[in-house]
Amino acid sequence: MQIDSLTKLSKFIALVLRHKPEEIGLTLDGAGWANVVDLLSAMNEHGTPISAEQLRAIVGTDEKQRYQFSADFGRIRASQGHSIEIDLGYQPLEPPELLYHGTASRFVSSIKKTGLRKGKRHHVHLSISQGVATGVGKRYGRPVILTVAAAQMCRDGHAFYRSENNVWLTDHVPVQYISFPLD
Ligand code: HQG
Repeated sequence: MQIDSLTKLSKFIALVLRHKPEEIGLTLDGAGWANVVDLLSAMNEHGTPISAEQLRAIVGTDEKQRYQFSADFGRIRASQGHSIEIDLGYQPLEPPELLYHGTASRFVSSIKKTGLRKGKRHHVHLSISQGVATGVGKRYGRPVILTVAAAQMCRDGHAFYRSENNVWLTDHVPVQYISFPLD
């Protein structure tokens, strides 16, 4: 199988595990887990055939470690990024002093008015490195890196969570905690 096909399969799995399990008749449990055998057969039945080996390759090689298997490899879930109502069960955690959010330049004026909003996802997503944030921001246009005073936010009572794949999550970032470039 070509890398391109694996990438396409990976994107489809992200859609299924984060947003639309019903697209292939799959059910996730309350923490976002799908039974691996059910996922494979649902994908095969819905015209997106995938083998167990290909699924393992996707999970193992994903550059952002987007997916995780349960300890017994019987279940799989996305580590973050969901729009459907599930509870990943992450516990509140003290964040580093600064975190970064990559966005596109066209969103900056709106962010200056309302802070960072989670939109359709469960949380605002923050990165530990400016490099990762740049990649995230590039998806929507010219990237702009915002710096978030995360530890101060936490001290002020805002809860932070860290996903299995090291993405920091919080409900909303009020504008006073954000430094904009060229400010
Ligand atoms: C922007 C990827 C206007 C926000 C990444 C972003 C991440 C506002 C866009 C994960 C705003 C939402 C999530 C406001 C925020 N006004 N625009 N007040 N507040 N925005 O995709 O954080 O590759 O839902 O800056 O790595 O970009 O899918 O969120 O540009 O971890 O695994 O609204 O998705 O992971 O876009 O990305 P998204 P995001 P994967």
